[in-house]
Amino acid sequence: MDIRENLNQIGEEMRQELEGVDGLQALDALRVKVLGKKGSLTALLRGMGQVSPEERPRMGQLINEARERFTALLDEKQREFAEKEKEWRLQKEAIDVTEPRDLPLIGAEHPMNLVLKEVLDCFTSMGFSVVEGPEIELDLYNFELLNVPKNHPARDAQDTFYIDDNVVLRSQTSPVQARTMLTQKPPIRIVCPGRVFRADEMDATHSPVFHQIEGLVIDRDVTMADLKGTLDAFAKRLYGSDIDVRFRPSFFPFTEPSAEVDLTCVNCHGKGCRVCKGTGWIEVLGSGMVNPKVLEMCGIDSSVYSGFAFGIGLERITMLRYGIKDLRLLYEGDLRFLKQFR
Ligand code: 2NM
Repeated sequence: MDIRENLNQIGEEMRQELEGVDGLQALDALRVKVLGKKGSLTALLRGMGQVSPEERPRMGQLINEARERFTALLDEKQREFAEKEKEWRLQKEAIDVTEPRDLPLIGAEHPMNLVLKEVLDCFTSMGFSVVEGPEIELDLYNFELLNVPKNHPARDAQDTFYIDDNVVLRSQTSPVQARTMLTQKPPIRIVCPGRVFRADEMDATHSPVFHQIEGLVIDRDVTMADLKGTLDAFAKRLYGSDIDVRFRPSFFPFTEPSAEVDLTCVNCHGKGCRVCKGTGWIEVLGSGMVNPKVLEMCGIDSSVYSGFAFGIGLERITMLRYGIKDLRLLYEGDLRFLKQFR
């Protein structure tokens, strides 16, 4: 058979098979079948031995031209398939960026934590350090060193949780301050935040577990003016520059003199409303000059040093800060309540 005819036949067969090729794999197989080492075109080239020397260059040229044509055809088909595959993958792997999804749950800081941070910021900026201590205390630190007498009602099991005769759940954070006075020399400037425990029934304003922030300053020449100035700064920092403090005489075993401290009503700013029962003032905390007996029992010379102390209820000041009417909202973990502080 003539080489030209052979070439035509190979070309025709290839074109036909190319029609049936359905992918890159089949295309590769066809390329091998025609152009590979054992391919039909290669076989034709091998058969050149039988061609006469005069005709050989011409035949060689024809075969090479055919090889280029076939290669071009196969390459074009290959590009087609590659393009198709790319489109298929773009479609299959496409991401719908507009599709709605579940948002991650984002928590909110508890309002008491928000207020605690502000209070601690306020006092640390005035030079106070933050000190914590045990929630289970010896009677010695919780009562005895604070000058709470043996027959005082606060010592009654009706008011205080007893672990045994000498061990209680602390009813204030002042035992932390007694411990500090016993171990540190003045000057002392500390605030003691923490959980405290009293045998109360739960209602809108009471809880057997609540939180206090107690402050203590001891130095030479500390007076009630320092106490009032410190609390005035606290009131203005937390509730606004128009809020004033007012002292009313009171009694605590650990302070002498003692004072209840009122703030300008944060609801009506002093005009008089339901929150302040028309007085323009709200009772917020207790304070006083540390009783010299307490200083002496805690190893501090009361002829050289004096000090003031105060106790703030964290729940109370949080409720005032955010207008929360029921204490129990602070403990129940209701997300509808908590989400409002994001
Ligand atoms: C209050 C009111 C008045 C107080 C006293 C002391 C200490 F340790 F110095 F004796 N710490 N805290 C104190 C004084 C606490 O809470 C309403």
